[in-house]
Amino acid sequence: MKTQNWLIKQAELNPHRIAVSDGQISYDFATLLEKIKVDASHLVNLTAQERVGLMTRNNIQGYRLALALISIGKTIVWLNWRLSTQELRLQVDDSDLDLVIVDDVLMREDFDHRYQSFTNVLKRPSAKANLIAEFNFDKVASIMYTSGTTGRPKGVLQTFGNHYTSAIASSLNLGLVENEEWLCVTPLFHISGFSILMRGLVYGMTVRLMTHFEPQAVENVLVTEPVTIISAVPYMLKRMLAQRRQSKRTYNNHFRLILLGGGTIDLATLKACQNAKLQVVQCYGMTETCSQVIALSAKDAEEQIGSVGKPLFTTQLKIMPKTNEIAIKTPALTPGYLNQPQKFATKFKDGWFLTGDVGHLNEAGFLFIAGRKDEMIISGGENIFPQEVEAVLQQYPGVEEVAVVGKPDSIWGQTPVAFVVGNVDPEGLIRFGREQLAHYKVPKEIYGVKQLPRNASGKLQRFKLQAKFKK
Ligand code: S0N
Ligand code: MG
Ligand code: MG
Repeated sequence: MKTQNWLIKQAELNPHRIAVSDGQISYDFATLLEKIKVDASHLVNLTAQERVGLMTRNNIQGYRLALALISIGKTIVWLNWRLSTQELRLQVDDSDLDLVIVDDVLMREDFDHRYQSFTNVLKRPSAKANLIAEFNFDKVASIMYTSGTTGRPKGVLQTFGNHYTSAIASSLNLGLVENEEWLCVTPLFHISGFSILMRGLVYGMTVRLMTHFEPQAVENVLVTEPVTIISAVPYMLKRMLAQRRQSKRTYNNHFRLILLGGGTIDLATLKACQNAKLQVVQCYGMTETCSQVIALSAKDAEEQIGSVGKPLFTTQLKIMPKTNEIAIKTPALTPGYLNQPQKFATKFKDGWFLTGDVGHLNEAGFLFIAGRKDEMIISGGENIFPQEVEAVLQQYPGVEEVAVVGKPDSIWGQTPVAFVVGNVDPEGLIRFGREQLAHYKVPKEIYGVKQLPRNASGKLQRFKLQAKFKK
């Protein structure tokens, strides 16, 4: 299936609607198209590779470059700027990139020649670029990396078809109002953020970009601008709620709802939102499904508090017998992991995609998430695999054995902590971790222990360490 290039289409359908704004600069769709043609003219001869890396804060120039890349037929490889240079290298190598375009403020001294700043790229001589007329649904628009238990990052392929069905399914559930305006403060390098950009193109909707999450600044936008929806992770919601309690300000009259995903939330926070008349719509999705595939509807949100909802129109859901693992079928599902077809194949059972999350349905068919099948930690909406962190910490002198688990944390949801056997200086170990890993992955606490719990065959029993933190 093919459709007209969504940007060109919106410039025809809604030329005067605001496509994007950062609060200072805003472009309507007609102007945006002209800007994208300019950006494309700088990009078009930069590399013959189809895949191009992009590392940016949520700003207009990054947004423009993302659109320019897909409009000249490139695939965006989104890079998480919180990762260490070493972690980024694994992804850049796996994608075989010869060009990564980097927001000037995110350039680092230890980046190699493949990384080019926005300024450098946009200084390149321009050449006439023909924007692609159509988006082919089978074409990979974007790639986002996720970690896993094996340590090797997996590049999740996201096609135009995936993005399209995801956007449509979301609007069938949440509805679409005139002058919809979605605040995008979740990072563009996550599907929680990039999906907003894609919905903007499919709906002809305004995307309001914010470079970073700061509760007071977010509140200010929600109070003073006609934003209708914001996507948030639990960490953000809690801080927004605390901010609102303190300021006693109410959001603008058009504000509709907070779409909440990216981790579990406590009932007390949800109830506090109800009391504060803040509409929270919980949802469930992942990079592999191009964002939410299961979501509450606004009308059910109050009665089914704590549930992540029902499968969206295009999603089928099954709870696997015995394991209670959540399995799905959806046209928003990735066609695979880059270079790792075998790994992708292990994710299926009888045609159902296994999410790694465990849950149950109540009598009315609403899904409740119980936890993870593996021991993945979620801190502030970022996934952390203990094995990946352990593999790094293991290299530190004096570490004989190490186990990483998630400790419940009132701010981040969970935070990684490490149990270490050996003669180790904890501060040195943390410093070492911070050089090699994104800082959110580095254990906040180090506990020295004589030995780690293992079963008869020597397998590490992280759950026994985890149990120490159960209340
Ligand atoms: C929570 C965020 C905003 C925190 O970042 P903040 O406050 O900007 O931090 P900084 O000022 O940069 O740094 C301060 C210190 O905090 C550390 N730090 C940063 N982030 C974390 C973290 N997550 N955990 C622990 N520590 C963190 C920094 O390292 C720094 O410390 P030092 O100085 O020591 O370095 C930020 O983390 C954030 O943006 N999180 C959200 C990420 C996200 O969006 N996740 C969702 C991923 N899931 C999906 O995309 C699928 C679900 C989905 O699509 C969805 C999700 C939500 C809503 C809707 C949907 C949908 O379906 O549409
Ligand atoms: Mg900050
Ligand atoms: Mg560092």
